Amino acid sequence: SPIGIFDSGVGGISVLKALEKELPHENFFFYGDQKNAPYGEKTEEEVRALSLSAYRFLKEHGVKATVIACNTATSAAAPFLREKYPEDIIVGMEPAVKPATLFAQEIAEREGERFPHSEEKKILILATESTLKGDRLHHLIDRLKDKGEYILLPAPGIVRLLEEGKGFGEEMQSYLKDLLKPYSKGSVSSIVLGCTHFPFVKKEIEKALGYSIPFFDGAEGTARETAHRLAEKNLLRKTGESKLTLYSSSGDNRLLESFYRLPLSAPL
Ligand code: DGN
Repeated sequence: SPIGIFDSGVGGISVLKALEKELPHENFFFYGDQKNAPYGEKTEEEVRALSLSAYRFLKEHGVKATVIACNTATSAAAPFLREKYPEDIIVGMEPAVKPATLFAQEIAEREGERFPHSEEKKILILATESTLKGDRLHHLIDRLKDKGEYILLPAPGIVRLLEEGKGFGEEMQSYLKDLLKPYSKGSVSSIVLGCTHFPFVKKEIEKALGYSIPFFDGAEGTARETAHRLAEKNLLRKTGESKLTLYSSSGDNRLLESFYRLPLSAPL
């Protein structure tokens, strides 16, 4: 049986790619809830209800584990789904704040700088409004706060433009330029991509900034966690070809398919 993955739309494809790399023999069933995208501006109750429908849909398709490939849905619905289905393997996203913090510490030490005087400690976290407001991120930051300084910046326009199929043109560039204007070179040490849509626009972000910067996202960590959880229950598939089904709730798979064909690592 396949591993189920869901997101509000194309963003989860960035996580699917990490899963395929980590688990080359598994089958995947991807559900993009594009009929209801974007999730970022919905209430927590709404996101929870949509996540539950997505989850039920995947279960009906016989998945052996589910990856919530969306930071917004993880934040709003992961504890709820785990409580409702305690026997199931449910893996969520975690914004990559910890690796970004370790990285910042490393440069600060290398430069002989001492916290809290160093700009290097500043980390820019981009996500949806609801992820940035959520307890999940705040608990994570609270645990790390004497090690780093975090700037939380909502970037809902990225999701909107990507889902409208306007991810790589003028409109995205002017949105990003405006959004990122305050962050001149040297003002932050790295950017955490706290929404699974964002890894698709790394190149556009660097272009808008006018310099290159390290990015951290949660996809690999989530893929490793999924492998670990499957191994624990002896559910790993160790041989055979991987099969993929892409399914959009909008009835039109084309955007999902075109994002699946896009490269993710796009340096300046
Ligand atoms: N891809 C999602 C996330 O990681 O938060 C949700 C984006 C959205 O639907 N606004």
